[in-house]
Amino acid sequence: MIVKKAFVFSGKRVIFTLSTIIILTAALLVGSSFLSDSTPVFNGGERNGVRPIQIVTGEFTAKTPEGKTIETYRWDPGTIFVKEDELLKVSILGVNGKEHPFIIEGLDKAGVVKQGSETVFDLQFDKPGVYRLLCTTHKDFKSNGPMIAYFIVMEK
Ligand SMILES: [Cu+2]
Repeated sequence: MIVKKAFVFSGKRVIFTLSTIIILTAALLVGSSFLSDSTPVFNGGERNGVRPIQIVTGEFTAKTPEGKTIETYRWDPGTIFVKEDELLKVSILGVNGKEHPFIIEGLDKAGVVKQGSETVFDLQFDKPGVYRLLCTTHKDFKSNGPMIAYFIVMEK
């Protein structure tokens, strides 16, 4: 009797294990089909052919074992992939730091991001390459940077 019960129990266990494997496999297949269809890099919510790029200013702070506070300002995100000739509308929200004057190297683009307000401008790259969005106040470690974001411009 005991042996029979043990057999029934292990039979249920086998069915449970098998159905778990089937469900997990089905979930994996459905999940991977979504992944293969998605193109997150160039599916950034274009409106009328213009892609919005949203950036914020952030700050990392830490205290060293000696009690010294160190900090660095950042653009977030720090790496942005775009296509050659793509029309972009960049908006940068100033969160951390009072003011960030910036330039985009290789382009005739400059401006200022102020805390609590949004700086908005049109942007377009006509050549592939890596372009730096550089805060001229916080450009290296010495000046509480490097506050640099990289536009990776790919061939269309
Ligand atoms: Cu800055």
